[in-house]
Amino acid sequence: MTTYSVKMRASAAGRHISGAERIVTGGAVPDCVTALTRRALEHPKGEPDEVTVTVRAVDESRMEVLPVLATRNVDAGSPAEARAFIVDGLRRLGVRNPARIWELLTTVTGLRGAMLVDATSGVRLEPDPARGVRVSNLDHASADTGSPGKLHYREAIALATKVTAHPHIIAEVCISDDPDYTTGYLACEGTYTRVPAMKEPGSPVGTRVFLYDGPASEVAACVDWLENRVVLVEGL
Ligand code: PML
Ligand code: MG
Repeated sequence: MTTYSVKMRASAAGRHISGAERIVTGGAVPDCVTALTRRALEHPKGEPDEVTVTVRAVDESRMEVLPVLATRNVDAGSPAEARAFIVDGLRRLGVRNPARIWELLTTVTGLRGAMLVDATSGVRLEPDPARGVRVSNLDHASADTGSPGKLHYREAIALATKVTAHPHIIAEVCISDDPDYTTGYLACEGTYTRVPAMKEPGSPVGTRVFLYDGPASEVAACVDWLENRVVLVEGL
């Protein structure tokens, strides 16, 4: 049976409201289209005036199956404690200026994609810095059986599993751009560490940083892999 990528994006007056994707077999496509459409129409960010759902067959010979990262939780009672944990973790991985990474995380916002940052120089490497790198073409292998409240975690760990599987990416750090969602994470060395209190509740700040440790000549291939390689995440 053919495998399909089903992608949804919704906007209102040209402003992005929500987006999501699934990778499913042919028989599951109709239900999946319904579920994603409903999600677009019921999004807390507002009612869309345009919803686009795209169904596209996937080249299965180029699909990769990856085991999900292990999950760990740390205690962080405030953004200052979260910062200390992230800065320390990045330093341990050999990131030259981890304070600069925290600064990027808490000052750059509103990107559609993520920042790709050189772990040594701290320089941003995305071809279009106004857009960032938009990781796509990934899903969990299993159907979603968790509560809707778990969606942030479920989607984020799939993304972090794909991103940190790239041989030149040593870590990902994320603060949610959802004003009411303050849990973020550090993903590296096979573990996804959830960090509460990454920001003050109500703050619209939020983005992702991928730490790149590889040759400059391979940045374009890395971006292409993140955006286009089809990945299924197994084990959650
Ligand atoms: C978690 O709950 O483990 C963190 C989820 C981060 C969600 C980021 C986003 O808003 O997409
Ligand atoms: Mg978001």
